[in-house]
Amino acid sequence: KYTVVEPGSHATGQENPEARSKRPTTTLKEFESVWPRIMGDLGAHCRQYKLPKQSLDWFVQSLNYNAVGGKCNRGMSVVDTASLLLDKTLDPASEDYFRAALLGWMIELLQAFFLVSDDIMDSSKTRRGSPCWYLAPNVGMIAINDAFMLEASIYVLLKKHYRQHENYIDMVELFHEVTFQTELGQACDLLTAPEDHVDLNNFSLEKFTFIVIFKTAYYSFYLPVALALYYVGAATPKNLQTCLDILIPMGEYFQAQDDYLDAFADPEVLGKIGTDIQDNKCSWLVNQALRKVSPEQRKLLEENYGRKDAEKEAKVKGLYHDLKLAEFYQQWEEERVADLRKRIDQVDESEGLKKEVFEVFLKKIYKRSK
Ligand code: DMA
Ligand code: MG
Ligand code: MG
Ligand code: MG
Repeated sequence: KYTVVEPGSHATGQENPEARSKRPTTTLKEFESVWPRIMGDLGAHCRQYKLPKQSLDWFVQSLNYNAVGGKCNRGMSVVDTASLLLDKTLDPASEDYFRAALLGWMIELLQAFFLVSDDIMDSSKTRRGSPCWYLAPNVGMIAINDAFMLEASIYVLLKKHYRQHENYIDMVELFHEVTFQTELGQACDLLTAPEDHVDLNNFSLEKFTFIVIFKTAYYSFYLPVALALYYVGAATPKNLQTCLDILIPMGEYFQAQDDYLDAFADPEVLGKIGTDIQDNKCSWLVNQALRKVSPEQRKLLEENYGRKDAEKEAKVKGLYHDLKLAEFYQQWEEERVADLRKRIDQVDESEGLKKEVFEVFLKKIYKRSK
């Protein structure tokens, strides 16, 4: 049994809330410090097949290029959540830290798999300040197979380290289900954004909501906390449901923010160049614009949205500016965050879950610029 500490064995009611809120969160440096060991495991797994050196070197390059270099918010959340639930700081040199961080790195691998594919499908140019993997020298469409290998790595690692854990199969099923949900979201995202014809009537806030919950919220928000609950042995049906009730709306907010940043952020800061307007995406911004346009402005949108043309894209951005969408977004953000805080306040902590898990998560994304 790998359950580290019985959840709820610490009397949460008796703690000093001040002290509790000061528990340090893990740093990117600490989180990245376990990566070489993970690379070692994956390398050893491949060597056992006598994988030719050229292919092994390629896989190592793809792993380092695609899984490392991001903010690792999702991955680090597993460590932070586990540490909060266990009410102890995990020592980065300990086996407990490694095992929690490993689950976090599996989310980063899942994310890498989605991003490599997403950038091909969205015709993106940059990611994390570098060329997208499919545009890196000599990569091209080999990137498709590399994406599959990033995903498959999750299950190699999960089997190696969690085969004996009482929640092993739950974790496998969780990864499978969340992956399918994300792919459904991506399917809807791509199908509402046909390349060859623009039909603004295709967009709606209902479709937007489905897309963002499925393509983003499950894997980015629910998955890290659910994994941490399994890790500490506190994944009761009630706790998992509470996580869904808070983290799905939080993910919805996060993706609306991603859509806002796509048009309004400085690409240098964001690390990626926005593509949503040219890609004809059913984004938060275009849906809000459609609620505000005059008939003439709608015509402008009709004629300039979804075209692979920088001048037309600039016209749409000009319209977003005239409609004061940035200001409207900031106001909307305040409302969503107030609603999330209300939900967090109502969390039932009786089965070992803690409000602070959600507070820490929300704090990381509120008013983010990248
Ligand atoms: C993100 O959608 C969803 C996944 C599953 C990667 P997106 O295309 O808006 O992401 P990004 O803006 O990072 O390309
Ligand atoms: Mg994209
Ligand atoms: Mg996309
Ligand atoms: Mg985006």
